[in-house]
Amino acid sequence: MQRIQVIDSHTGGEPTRVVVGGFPALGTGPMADRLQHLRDHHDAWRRATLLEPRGSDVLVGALLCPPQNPAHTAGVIFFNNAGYLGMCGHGTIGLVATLAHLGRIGPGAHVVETPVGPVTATLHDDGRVSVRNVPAHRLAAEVAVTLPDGQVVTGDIAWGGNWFFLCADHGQRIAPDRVRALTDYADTLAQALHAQGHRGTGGAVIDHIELFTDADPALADSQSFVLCPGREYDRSPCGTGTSAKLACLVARGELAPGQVWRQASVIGSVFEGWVERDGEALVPTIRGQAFISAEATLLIDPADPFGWGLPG
Ligand code: PYC
Repeated sequence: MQRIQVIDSHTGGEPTRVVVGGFPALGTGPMADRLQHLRDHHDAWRRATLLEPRGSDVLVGALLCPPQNPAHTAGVIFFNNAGYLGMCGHGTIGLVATLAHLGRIGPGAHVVETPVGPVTATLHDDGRVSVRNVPAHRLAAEVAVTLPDGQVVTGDIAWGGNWFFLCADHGQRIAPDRVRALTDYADTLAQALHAQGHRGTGGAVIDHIELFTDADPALADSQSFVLCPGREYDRSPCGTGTSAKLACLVARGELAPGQVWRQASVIGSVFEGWVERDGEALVPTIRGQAFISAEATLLIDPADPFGWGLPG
């Protein structure tokens, strides 16, 4: 019997399953190398941990790793139903809440190594977590994409730890009762974006779509629907997506360094975010809160024909 120890939490409704034990050893190198090793040699463990019959498409996994630099608090590799993520804002908040729940950390600043670079997560006394993310930037502005029905939408391409296409002129109503329609729309947009040759730096696939709308000012400055790779939407406002949004706002002169932006998700959960300049770099910080929802040991029975997941 294989055993995987996990702790589940959710950040603004978006789940994070932190793997605290049971995965194969990945060595002591940078997180990007360990991610590649996990993907190339042990991807079955991702599938068994997240997908049916043990999990569901909505789960985001966070493999807790020993950091490369012993002065840092932890290393982490994020993954989802479709593959691996460079960084994950809601997942980092979930990881910090998990480490606090385990009694391994207390309030204060903690450096977490991710595959795209170190981030600093500060656990506050009230349980909220601020994540000072990797630098964000807007790569391209007002990129036009033609959908199969002829609709032309424009949006920005930006990096916030993952690649995003951020669009406001979609004409869709953003509300929780429309997540199926929004998923189909954003997925069609993602495919059109790709087919029309739009990429991130180095040819990277732009695998997250953000549809924005005005928010109730009592709730937030903006509300969004975020589609992640794997066709699942982010129940949280998406930490890396909010980082990308902040970079676009600054590039447009609509947000000043230090000014707080409140981003709401489609279900109404809110992250606060702001940016600071560090030389040429624009560094976003995202603040939110995670709640622990389960402690569990996953079992993989060698006699179970679906122990490592369903076919397909
Ligand atoms: O919070 O950055 C995030 C995120 C990425 C994918 C799902 N959540």
